Amino acid sequence: MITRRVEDLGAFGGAPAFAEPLPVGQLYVPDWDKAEAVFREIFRRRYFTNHGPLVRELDKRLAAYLEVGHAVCVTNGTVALMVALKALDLRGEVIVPAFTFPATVQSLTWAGLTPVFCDVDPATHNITADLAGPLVTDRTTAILGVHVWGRACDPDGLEALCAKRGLALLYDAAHGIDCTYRGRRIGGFGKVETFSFHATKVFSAAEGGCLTTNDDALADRIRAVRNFHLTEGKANVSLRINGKMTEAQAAMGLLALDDLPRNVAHNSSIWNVYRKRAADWRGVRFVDTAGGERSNFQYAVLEVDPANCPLQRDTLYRLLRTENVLARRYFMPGVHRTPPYCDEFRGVLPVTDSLCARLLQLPVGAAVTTDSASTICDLVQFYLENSEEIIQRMRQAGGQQDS
Ligand code: T4K
Repeated sequence: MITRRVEDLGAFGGAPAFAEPLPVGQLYVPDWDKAEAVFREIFRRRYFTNHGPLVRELDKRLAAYLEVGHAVCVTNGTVALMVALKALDLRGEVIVPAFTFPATVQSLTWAGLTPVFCDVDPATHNITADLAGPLVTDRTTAILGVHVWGRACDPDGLEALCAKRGLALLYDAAHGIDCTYRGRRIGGFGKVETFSFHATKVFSAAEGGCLTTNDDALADRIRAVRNFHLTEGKANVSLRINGKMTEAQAAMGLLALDDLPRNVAHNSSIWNVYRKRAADWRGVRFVDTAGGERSNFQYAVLEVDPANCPLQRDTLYRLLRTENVLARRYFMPGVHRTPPYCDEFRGVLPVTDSLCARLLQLPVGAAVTTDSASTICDLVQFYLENSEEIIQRMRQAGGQQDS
């Protein structure tokens, strides 16, 4: 437990609790000797991209790991979405959450599709068949679900809805590697799922992504769209792109796959520190992103109830940042409130708006230890126990508590 006084907090000129910034994100670094060996081989071969041996190996190993027919690696998670939409040859409207990273929705716009925003369930933060059903019209062509925080997005309900209404179902599984639904790994749901291997993700290729499907014909189309000319993928598709993963990315990915169980176990220990300590915080709920399933524990999410917590979410966020704890407020402000969508959007998404105002993500990942997680918890507890004095000092310093 910290023994500091309020005036010693980073916010009031004291030294930050952490000398180095602690970000939200895995930021995995592979073993140096192993990385050197694999990069020496790339340089020896002088084969850097265009479906090289490491990309092909990663495709194969990911398909086996995710227990799915095909895994097709690409440049990043955003390109994975764009390739998926073109490979499915979708037109018209697609139902999608606004409570997601902008890339989910922007990929629809890039593919010439119209996003129709769906609100989310307050417990899981995901869209459901009950919420999406009333939005289906004769212009709807697909539903793009997102497994937010790695928690599966109503696969049974959405599968049934899409089958009944003749819609394609695809998933943005950017957060979902190593997570399950009813014991089945994310990767095999819907027609196609897309993953992100960004440096901040638990499985990192620095940048990277992949598409997974059990449909052989769709996999051929995906491989065709991924490559801008005809050397790979003979399927007849309307538009292609350069979505190729490089050998350097695949090398990182293969090392990350070997280390994935260890990284998940590490995240789990940190996540559990937060979970246990948050149980004592007034007006703060630790969101159970695992939901009783296997999880990668990549996101530690707090929900701050403005009516019961002595400090506002944004005040906690700012206080933590002055201690070098780079907490995040995903997915504020909600994609419906950002260009190019905000001018046209006329609906209401009360749960999305509420989550955007209440959620706070704490650091998890390779740079975080259980000791640093405990110190972060000490800080939050200290803030809550000394909230009145903190608010008073902030007012004196000319700032108000954030609304
Ligand atoms: N769908 C969903 C649901 C997604 O969440 C995402 C991406 C996508 C699709 C698209 O996938 P990609 O095209 O990105 O593969 C981060 C990531 O950039 C983004 O990949 C991720 N979702 C999102 C949830 O988080 P930012 O802009 O909030 O964080 P960023 O990149 O600024 O980094 C976070 C912290 O990590 C910062 O404090 C800086 C630090 N950092 C970051 C990098 C990249 C480092 O210290 N070292 C680094 O190399 O988006």
